Amino acid sequence: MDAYAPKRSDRFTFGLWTVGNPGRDPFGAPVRPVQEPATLVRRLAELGAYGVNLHDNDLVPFGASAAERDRIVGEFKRVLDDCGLVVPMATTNLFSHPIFKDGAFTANDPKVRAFALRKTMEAIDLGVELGARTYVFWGGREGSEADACRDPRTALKRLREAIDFLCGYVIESGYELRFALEAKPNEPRGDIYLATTGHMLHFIETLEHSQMVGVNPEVAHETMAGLSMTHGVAQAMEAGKLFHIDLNGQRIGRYDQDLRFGSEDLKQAFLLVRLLEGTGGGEPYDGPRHFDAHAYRTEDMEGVWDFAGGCMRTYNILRERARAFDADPRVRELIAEKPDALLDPLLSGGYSAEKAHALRELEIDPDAVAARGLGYERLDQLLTEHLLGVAGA
Ligand SMILES: [Mn+2]
Repeated sequence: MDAYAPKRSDRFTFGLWTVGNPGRDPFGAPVRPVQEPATLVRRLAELGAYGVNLHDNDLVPFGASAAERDRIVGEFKRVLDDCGLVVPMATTNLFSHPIFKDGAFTANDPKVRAFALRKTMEAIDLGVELGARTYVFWGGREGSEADACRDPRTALKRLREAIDFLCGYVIESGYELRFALEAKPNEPRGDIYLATTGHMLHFIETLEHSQMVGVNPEVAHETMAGLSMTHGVAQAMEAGKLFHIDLNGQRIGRYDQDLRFGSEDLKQAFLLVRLLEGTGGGEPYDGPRHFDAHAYRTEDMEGVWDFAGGCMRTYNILRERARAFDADPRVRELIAEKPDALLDPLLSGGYSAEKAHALRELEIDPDAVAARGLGYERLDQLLTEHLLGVAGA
């Protein structure tokens, strides 16, 4: 029995576009044949995945007739039922068609913005029909190279109007659907508006229906910006806004690599899994663990399934390592919070004149406090040894 083999209860999901990625890049043609969605779903089910996510056009070709759409969706639903897979998340492709070359919701041409809203309403209907409860917005083209083309404040106002409108559509339709906004600093645009999860978290608070909008942070996107994915996700969790997550691998300073989860920066991957699973304390994340990644361009279809299995297996290994790390008495001792009956009440519960007075009267010797070593070298070495599987040795 393989303790790390993925199970339905792990709630691992993949986008159709991930395992279906044919390996095209800006410098070369596809290296793998395009796969039928049904084939991808069947193989993912065999591997132990829980669900699949999709853009509207991953399933229904752009410009398909209503009859064609209904036939494709009907067949897809039968395959899902057969395999026991669900569609927890759906999204709209607002970046491939040339009409979106100047953006979708932020484009200067109102015809483009109207087309984007209409396409998204149809894609929301499709997602809901397939059972999706989360709807992701990744504004891949919502940015610029010739930045003088519009005031960035205008772009933000247009984005807000679009999301407010679509929230209204969801509410009016009686759908049980939440939105998750996904940030990325650049690529395909020179600069994309709302570059990081932190930018998104503020923007959400300016929306008319902010309670139904959260974030979908992606490892690669936060890492491209040179930021800590774990800190961004923690901020979202603390705000009750982690509605979805995109797991993959990425090195700082590179193009958007979308590598197998855990294939780069294992330490960050460990800290992220530890946070999501709550092994160090705090509420765990309870949504699907979605991999937004694809196999190396060197791979054939067998390599694609090695990639998908690897994402899930690495997650499960890291979860077990995180549990062992947080159960280690040496770790617990090093990070234990030491209650202080005098100071704790002064440092929580807000301002009062009495507290301000008491703080002024405190005797604190800064040099004595500063002279104490904190043991973080030992802590981080323990983390490293847990990660390498030799912590007990
Ligand atoms: Mn990516």
